[in-house]
Amino acid sequence: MPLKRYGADCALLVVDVQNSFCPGGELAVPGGDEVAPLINHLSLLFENVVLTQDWHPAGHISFASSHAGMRPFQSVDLPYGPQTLWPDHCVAGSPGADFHPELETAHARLIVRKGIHAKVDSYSAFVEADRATTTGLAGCLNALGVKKVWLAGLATDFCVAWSAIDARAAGFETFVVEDACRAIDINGSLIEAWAQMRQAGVKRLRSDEV
Ligand code: VGL
Ligand code: ZN
Repeated sequence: MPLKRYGADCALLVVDVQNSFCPGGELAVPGGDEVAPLINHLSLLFENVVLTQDWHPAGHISFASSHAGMRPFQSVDLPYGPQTLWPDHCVAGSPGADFHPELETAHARLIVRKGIHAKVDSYSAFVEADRATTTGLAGCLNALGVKKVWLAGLATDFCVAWSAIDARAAGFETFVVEDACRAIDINGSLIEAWAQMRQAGVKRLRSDEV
């Protein structure tokens, strides 16, 4: 194996680069497909590449279609707190849940699926929206000896931000590669997400600084 700049104690976490979040998808993030070539390039630097997939059962609680009279981007109160409602997206096994075809996936050592429980969403790749159920990712990374995590993918202000904040909470030194992410940006969500990431001690950098 060629020498990697980032070895066994580092991981690149590639968040939700899936068809549903790319142009033409059900919950398209502007420019979502543009991150794939950049992430492919970054991946060459890392011994450990982990991919996540948003992976919802049909009728998932985060879908507006599961709540009578509600529309996408409105909010409902659920037992675990407020939940933004989305168009149906990333239904397990559907084409929207597949990785974007331009994303190289062969080198990934681990694929984490999240949002798999019908009644709990999970923006975070680490802990579900009930803030209690774990995906097991922190345990895997710890078992591999990972200490530092770099994040890229979709969407900056939802799954990337929540995953980065939870990576910090799990004790990892955490970096977000800003130009290898794209945002949904509803109701000021992008500015707020960067503020929360900064407060959590997440470091922000560009791909040419990785
Ligand atoms: C995401 C909204 C709903 C994301 C996932 O990947 O950022 N956003 N589900
Ligand atoms: Zn989702």
